[in-house]
Amino acid sequence: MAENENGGSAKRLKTDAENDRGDTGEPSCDSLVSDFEVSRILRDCAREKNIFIHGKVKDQDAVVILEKTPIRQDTLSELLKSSQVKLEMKNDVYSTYQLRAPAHLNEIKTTVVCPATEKHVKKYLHQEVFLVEESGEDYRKLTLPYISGQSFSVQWVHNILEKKAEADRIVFEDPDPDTGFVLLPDFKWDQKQLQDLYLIAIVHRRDVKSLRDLTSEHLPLLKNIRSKGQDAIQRQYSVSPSKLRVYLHYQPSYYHLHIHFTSVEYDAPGCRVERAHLLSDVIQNLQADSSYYQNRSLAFPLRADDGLLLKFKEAGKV
Ligand code: M7G
Repeated sequence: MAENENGGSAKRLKTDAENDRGDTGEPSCDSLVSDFEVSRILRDCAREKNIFIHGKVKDQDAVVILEKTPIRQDTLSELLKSSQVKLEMKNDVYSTYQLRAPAHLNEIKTTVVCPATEKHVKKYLHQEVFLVEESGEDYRKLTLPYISGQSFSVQWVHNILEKKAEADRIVFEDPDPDTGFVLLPDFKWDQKQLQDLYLIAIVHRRDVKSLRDLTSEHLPLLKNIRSKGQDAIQRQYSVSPSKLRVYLHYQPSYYHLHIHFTSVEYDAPGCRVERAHLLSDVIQNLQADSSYYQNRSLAFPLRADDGLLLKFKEAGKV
């Protein structure tokens, strides 16, 4: 087990067997990977050791994301002892090696989106990025009409709330219809180590799209998520609130309110200042002014081919 910040073992990091079990157990899930035919590379990053590929699975568009997983502390001695070692070079006190690790210590986290829409493909395509400043009026006139017709389906969110998917992954639930939420691992986290801990809290209410909809009416909801989410993570993973970055994205990809809980040490995608809004700041801003997020300008990045960027350009705002 990985060490937590208190030097103890995390209570519930997933074992390989649990991770391998899969969500549905349907055989067709395997063939989503083996039948995938590569058409083009959308993005790859040597530093992050991941690659985003567009292709087809039996005539259906698909996106596959391959990512080398972090090296786990709990398997270190096995890795060093049982790998084949090949010397690459030696010079003075320096030497480099190629380690051929046993298959079970050499996994690649694989995410499949199938069928993938054009919007999914664009989301993962490397693009030039522009920072847009959106006033409250811009939101109502440009963004809201655009996202009402164009945003990603939130079917996967409803499946979680209705226990039709990922029910066995739920870490904590508060069922209250107004202030309740479901907390579960984000699908970006394989739950094998705490360094990249990543959970999401999804609210039961279905009438809050994003940060822009929040008013002081939602303070009990936000405070409840902060305190019960932190408590649940402390209980389950022995990670204390001071080790967590708790935030909302603006713009989000999915317009059903959800809060990100990541390890503060983890440079999670989308945790930069132009997209992440700390939950504790959001709470304080709403306490000071109930209509803070209705009125103030919010900046966010948009990719070159994002239809919303076109709307801002047409309106002379970029
Ligand atoms: P977001 O801010 O709307 O968009 O966050 P982003 O994806 O651009 O960050 C949605 C969060 O939900 C992200 O952190 C996703 O990794 C996560 N997520 C997306 N999907 C489709 C799923 C899913 O099916 N299951 C789980 N557990 N997490 C998901």
